Amino acid sequence: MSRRAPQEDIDESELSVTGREDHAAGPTAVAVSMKRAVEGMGTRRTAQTLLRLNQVDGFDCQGCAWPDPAPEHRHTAEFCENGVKAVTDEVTLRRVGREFFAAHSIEELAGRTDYWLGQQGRITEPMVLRAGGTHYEPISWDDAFALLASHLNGLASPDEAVFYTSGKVSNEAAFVFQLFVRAYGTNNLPDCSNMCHESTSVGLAEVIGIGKASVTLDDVHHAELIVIAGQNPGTNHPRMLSALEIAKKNGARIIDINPLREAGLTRFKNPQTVKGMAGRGTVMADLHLRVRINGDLALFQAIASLLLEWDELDRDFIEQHSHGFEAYAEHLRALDWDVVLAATGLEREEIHQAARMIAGSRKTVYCWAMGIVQHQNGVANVKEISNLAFLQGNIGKPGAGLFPVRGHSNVQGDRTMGIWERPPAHFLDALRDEFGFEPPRKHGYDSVATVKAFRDGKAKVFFGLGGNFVAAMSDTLVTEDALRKADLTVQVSTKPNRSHVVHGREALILPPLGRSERDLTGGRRQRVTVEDSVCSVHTSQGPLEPASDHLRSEVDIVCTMALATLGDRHAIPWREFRDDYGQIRRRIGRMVPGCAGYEEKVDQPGGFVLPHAPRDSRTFETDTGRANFTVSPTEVLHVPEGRLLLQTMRSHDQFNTVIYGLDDRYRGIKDGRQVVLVNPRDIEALGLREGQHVDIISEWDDGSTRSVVQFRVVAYDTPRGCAAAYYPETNALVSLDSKAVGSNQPAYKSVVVRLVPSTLDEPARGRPEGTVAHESPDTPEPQRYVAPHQLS
Ligand SMILES: Nc1nc2c(c(=O)[nH]1)N[C@H]1C(S)=C(S)[C@@H](COP(=O)(O)OP(=O)(O)OC[C@H]3O[C@@H](n4cnc5c(=O)[nH]c(N)nc54)[C@H](O)[C@@H]3O)O[C@H]1N2
Ligand SMILES: Nc1nc2c(c(=O)[nH]1)N[C@H]1C(S)=C(S)[C@@H](COP(=O)(O)OP(=O)(O)OC[C@H]3O[C@@H](n4cnc5c(=O)[nH]c(N)nc54)[C@H](O)[C@@H]3O)O[C@H]1N2
Ligand code: SF4
Ligand SMILES: [Mo]
Repeated sequence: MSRRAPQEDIDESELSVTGREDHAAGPTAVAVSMKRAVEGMGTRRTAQTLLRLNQVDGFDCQGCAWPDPAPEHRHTAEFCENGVKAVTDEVTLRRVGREFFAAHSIEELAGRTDYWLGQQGRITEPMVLRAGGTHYEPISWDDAFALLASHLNGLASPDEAVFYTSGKVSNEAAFVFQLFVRAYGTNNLPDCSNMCHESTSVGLAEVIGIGKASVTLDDVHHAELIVIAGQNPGTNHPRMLSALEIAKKNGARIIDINPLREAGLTRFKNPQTVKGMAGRGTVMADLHLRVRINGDLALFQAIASLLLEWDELDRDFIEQHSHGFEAYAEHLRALDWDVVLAATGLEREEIHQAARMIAGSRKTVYCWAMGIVQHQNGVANVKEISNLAFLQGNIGKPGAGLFPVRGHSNVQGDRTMGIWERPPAHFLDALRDEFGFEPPRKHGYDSVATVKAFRDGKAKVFFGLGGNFVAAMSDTLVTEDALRKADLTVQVSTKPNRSHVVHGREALILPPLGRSERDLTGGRRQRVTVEDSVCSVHTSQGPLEPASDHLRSEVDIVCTMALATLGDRHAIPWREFRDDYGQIRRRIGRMVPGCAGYEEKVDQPGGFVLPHAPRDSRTFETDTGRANFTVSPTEVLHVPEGRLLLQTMRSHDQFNTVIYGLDDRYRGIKDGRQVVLVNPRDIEALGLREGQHVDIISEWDDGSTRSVVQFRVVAYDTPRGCAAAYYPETNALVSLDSKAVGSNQPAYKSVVVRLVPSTLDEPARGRPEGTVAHESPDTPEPQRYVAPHQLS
């Protein structure tokens, strides 16, 4: 199995390439899951933990935001390989305490990959880095809060502080966090959503009035057709395959739109069934459209133009519920098929085939994820999928709808609770009425603006409630340099990561309880709530003994920080909130839209589903009061001669910046991560060789270039002109200014690059001269990023 001892870092020279698999899950997945679990947690804890995972009285999986089946339909083993890895990562028996930090200087830790850092285990006590210090040292919780409060209270303006959230945070912690931040005086609440489904939130809000999925799990089960665009569920939302299998049994067909033929959408061997474990499994996609990167918008328009031509429209829906159809139809009638074929790289007949399948379905669910949104035209992509759904009235009826599949397990809930740098006025009004203070109205920084604010000296304190901001963001060198300018960086983290070693003048690490752990804050057994991808809210209660006696819950950390910083400046009962999360839920029930009776409703087995006007009643709270058709220009992303379009994606052995292992099993890449997948004919045309090491160079309109070094060329079945590599190793290639129009989301999936034979035959020794990010965007000097493990 592809696992290295915890003290070893990645050695890219061990990388091997075996080729793609044609199915997901099955016996291998079960074996890998159990091996990882037992290795990481021990036998007893494995059983204790997994039997409570995703159960009604158990805890919510830390992995993705895929919904749970109705309570009566849950299996004893209601989890996937990814879920087991996510849980194991938290429940690991390894510990990182004061001895660890005394033994390793920051400089040394900075020379490690996120893989190595994460392998070291759970952080057991608060740590501080003093100004000018070389090592993190222990600090008491009281002193940590005092230090933090003195920084926050010493700023010239609350807008000089930034409060980031990653999407694992519970609803209760998220609610008190945004309350604290606004009571303190700013809306600087960026979150991982800014890098994730922000284009969805913006696009859907404009066209249907709400930025969330309009389906239930039951709709997926009963759809006639499921279109899955830019998503790799076999790796990133594995239990989705079980839902798709149910749909297929009920007669559904599936169209997969993806430059890569991912194993999970090829064939699924369901570990819950004999056929899945012993047989060939279930065929997933009936049609795979191997679209060029960023060809989706043109593809959706082409399909729509055929539906229009064939008059396969839901005229009633269009007349009664939509707005803007004529302008859209006019655009479709004028569609230039030469542009469509160039943008999509598909044959006309393939597009016709997809259109016929869509025309033949009375109930279609449209699913999408990062392959659609992480582009400069990400918002337009989302609106274009919506157009297609509106044409046939595929919203607000059983078995049909729009389904953006979310990433982090509670990223959607965090937004519902008010984690948003651009909060709507009605939310702030409700906050004012409930808590009796005037919240700030000025919009805050999103993730990209946060980096710029630190870069430009406008922000001074960074507080991260979970996540790994430095590694997740685009433009690694720029982001790192920006955060290093901070006066104070604070990370609430379960495990070590890059954001601890790229720090401000002073830095704090505050270790929280994990979701799997028993929370006895305030002397009572606390529980929290989360919301999944289909707006279903339910409780989560960890069963396990905490990793250390010094851990505090995230609610506790936030409320204590609020007390230390604000004292009794506002009439907000921080102590009551901290000691009884039910008090927080009562307030959520009083002021968060759709949450009336929250505390009682989450007591129902399986919880409750938040209201969603388009889903529930085909009503649309948009500017026109209807579902809005929109017109976006049909464009081809121009890639100059000799360049490729690169997407940055996840392997099968990571959760975002947390690298679990080095085995991207479904794609046949093992024991290394510095690979670039290229079409064999492009390899030849570019004068390269398979297995050769190249530097990847991105080129930008302002003349600047960025590069990462020593990636191995792997021949792979990706469309001509397209390439793929893993995130976060390639984030240094993505300019901070390359982002989606309208949502400001980094365009991680359409990077124009050039591959050149590697300038380093031997692994790099030290970050070479001139590779540090340049402070001014006006001096486009080449930036070269050398990964930590290539430095030693
Ligand atoms: N195991 C595991 N699970 C996860 C995560 C994880 O890292 N590991 N991360 C979680 C998070 S936060 C998120 S947001 C989700 C992400 O889930 P996904 O969105 O599935 O993740 P990605 O790997 O980024 O890649 C998406 C897919 O988009 C395709 N793609 C790339 N560019 C294009 C394009 O232009 N058009 C089309 N049609 N397809 C394209 C890629 O080939 C890939 O198959 O997963 C969540 N679940
Ligand atoms: N190039 C490229 N970049 C991307 C993407 C891409 O597809 N390509 N995807 C983007 C997307 S979709 C996302 S969502 C972001 C992810 O960005 P983030 O959410 O910021 O990153 P994660 O890697 O999920 O965060 C991992 C860290 O969270 C901490 N952690 C884990 N569990 C807990 C917990 O229970 N509590 C607390 N407090 N901390 C915990 C651990 O210390 C761990 O190191 O990355 C984005 N960046
Ligand atoms: S599908 Fe997602 S939520 Fe379900 S067990 Fe797997 S990782 Fe966890
Ligand atoms: Mo995400």
